[in-house]
Amino acid sequence: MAITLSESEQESLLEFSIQVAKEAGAVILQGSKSIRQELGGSSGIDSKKNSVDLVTEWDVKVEEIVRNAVKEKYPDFGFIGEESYSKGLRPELTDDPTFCVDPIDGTTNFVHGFPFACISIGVIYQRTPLIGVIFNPFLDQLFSALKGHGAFLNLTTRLPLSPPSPLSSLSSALIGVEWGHDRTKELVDKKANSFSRLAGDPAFGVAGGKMAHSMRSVGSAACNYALVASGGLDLYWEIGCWPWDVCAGIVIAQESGGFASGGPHVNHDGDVTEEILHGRKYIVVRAIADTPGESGREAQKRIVKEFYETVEDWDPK
Ligand code: LIP
Repeated sequence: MAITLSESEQESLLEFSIQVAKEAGAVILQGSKSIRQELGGSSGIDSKKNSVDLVTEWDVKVEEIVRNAVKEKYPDFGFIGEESYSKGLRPELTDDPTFCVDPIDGTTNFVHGFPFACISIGVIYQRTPLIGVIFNPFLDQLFSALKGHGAFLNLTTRLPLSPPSPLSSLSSALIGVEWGHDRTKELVDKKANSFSRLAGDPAFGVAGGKMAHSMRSVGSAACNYALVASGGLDLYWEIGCWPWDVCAGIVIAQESGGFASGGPHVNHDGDVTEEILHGRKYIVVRAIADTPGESGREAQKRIVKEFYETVEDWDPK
């Protein structure tokens, strides 16, 4: 029989996830010190798909810590983790609560000491993200949300950090993008063309250029979602991430009033579906103020439409 969660059980699950994220954060900090003290800084660092898809012993260690804590407290819940998934542990998603965890999102940053790396703990329930906890121990920032209860920074500050403003078009947006791990010519060209159209000046030769205010790459999908939820980024887009990179961020962004969706052919309004979660194409737009004649949600959809008319689309490998 499927497991059902009452409101108070959902709240305890959030508290548990926060507790585990804090414990994991302490280990991430310890790992970061240790990895940077080691000779050449490269011992214990491995690569998965290629030389830029990094994994460290600390990713594995942190996932173990989270998995064991979950096993002890919630033995019947599912568990999808980045590291165990890459080793072939790939449970089917059911209606039961399922943890969806990236032990260190932003591993490259973790290795380099660039302070945007975090633990990302999501809980999927009835096939849609229910809980999101992102903890960046380098900046001591804890983002958390339970569906229907708002999103918070460090437990007490509501997100977004300031009241949402309107967003007239991409030309006034600050956009989060990433280079990702796939560096084949075909994909690097598609990304570069997309970035060029987002940034370029149409009056000076960039056909279809939007001349957005600028673009940022912080190197962690979860941190990008948290930045959109805070209001610092207007939107974030990436093709090629996995559910554990985005699951927690989706809830936090949605609960801050943001609009989280998938690729250009996805058409949805409410909950993020399994198709979006597993679709490996992600877009999220910050909360936008209602204006006369256009609701905030309509504005978010307008921005998504403008965005997808500007960038290229491809299927991740
Ligand atoms: C990374 C993401 C990053 C993205 C990479 C990768 P990891 O996660 O958060 O934004 O560009 O493709 O998925 O590997 O550091 O956990």
